[in-house]
Parts: sequence; structure tokens; C-alpha cells
Amino acid sequence: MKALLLIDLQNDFCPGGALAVEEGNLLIPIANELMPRFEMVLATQDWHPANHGSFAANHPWRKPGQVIDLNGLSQVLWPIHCVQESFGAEFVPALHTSGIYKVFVKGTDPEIDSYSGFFDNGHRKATGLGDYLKEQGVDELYVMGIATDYCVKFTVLDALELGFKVNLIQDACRGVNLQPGDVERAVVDMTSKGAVLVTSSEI
Ligand code: VGL
Ligand code: ZN
Repeated sequence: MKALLLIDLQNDFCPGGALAVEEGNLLIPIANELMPRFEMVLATQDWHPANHGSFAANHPWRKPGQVIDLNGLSQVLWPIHCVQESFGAEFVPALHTSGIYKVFVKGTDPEIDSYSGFFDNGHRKATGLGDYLKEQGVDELYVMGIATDYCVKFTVLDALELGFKVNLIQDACRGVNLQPGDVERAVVDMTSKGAVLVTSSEI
């Protein structure tokens, strides 16, 4: 079975949000149109406690964009974003959330970040998404969302490693581009490991 996987379609990742990704809002109508075409629709949600170690504000003298060592892992520092129960962490209001079967939250442990919807950045704990997909008989994923160079990329790479067929809906992804070219490099990373590029109009 095929499943549509919506990555982090949350207020903070859209224009006006705390970690705004350019044109992130343009993905919502695409998601709404694609959802009814899939038997199974799942979503991830970045869901941090206020004391999360990825927030620059939780490290004296640090600024967003700087890189630190967080419990042995290299960590990009971000503005405070997607704090549990805040408006910024909610799905964008225009998203038809009634079409989502199950949501997998990530980034809940203050000691470690989690870009992938499957595992934290140290591959120490699973979110349950991988087991759920296998239980449901899903073998092929269509992935879209934010951000191409972080959460989309690491979700896709883990999915490939777990043996899923992965299609990246390229026009339905937007990235941060902290460094120019990050998005293009992320797409190359994903396709070189086996992800197939598709566009929303061909689904
Ligand atoms: C993300 C940075 C920090 C993402 C989440 O959803 O790509 N990026 N937290
Ligand atoms: Zn985050």
C-alpha cells in the first residue's frame, strides 16, 4: 500500500512563523488536494518542550544558525519554534487535518533533536512511524513538506534505509537554505540513495 506522508506543515515553518520557510504556506493547498487520493495519510509534527536543546535561547550567548555539540551530536541552533501546545506548533489552520489518520510527534526529548519522522538524530529512539507503516502494510511513501534540507531529507533517508520505496513530491517541498544550495544538495542526497522525484500533478 501507498501512503502520503506530510512533514511538519506547522505555523512556525510558514511565513510569519518563528522559523519561517519561504513559501511554506503554498504547500497547504497541494496537501489538501493530494490527501483524498491516498488510502493512508500520515503526518509528522515538530513538538518541542520549551527547554529544548536545539533552541539558541537555551544556550547563553548563542545565536540561531550557530552549531554546538549537544550531548555528543552536532546541533544547529534554531530560534524557539514549535513549542508544545503553542500556536506555532499547530498545523496550519487551512490544512484539512481530518484527512490525517495518525500524527507522529518528534523532538520531544530536550536532550536531542529529531529531524527525521522515524528516529531522533542519534538514531537512539524510534517515533513509532516505521513500525506503524509496516503493521499497516505500507511499502511505498509519497513525501512532501517542510523543510527539504532538514526534516524532509532525514525522514526520506531513514525511510529508504528501512526499505520503503520513497517518492519525493518535489514541488510540494520547501527548504531553509541556511547555506545557499542546501536544498539542491538535499535533493541529490535523497535521489542518490534511491528516492524518486515526482510532481504533485502526476499523482
Ligand atoms: C525543522 C529545523 C528545526 C524541520 C525542525 O521541520 O525541517 N528544521 N526543527
Ligand atoms: Zn525543530
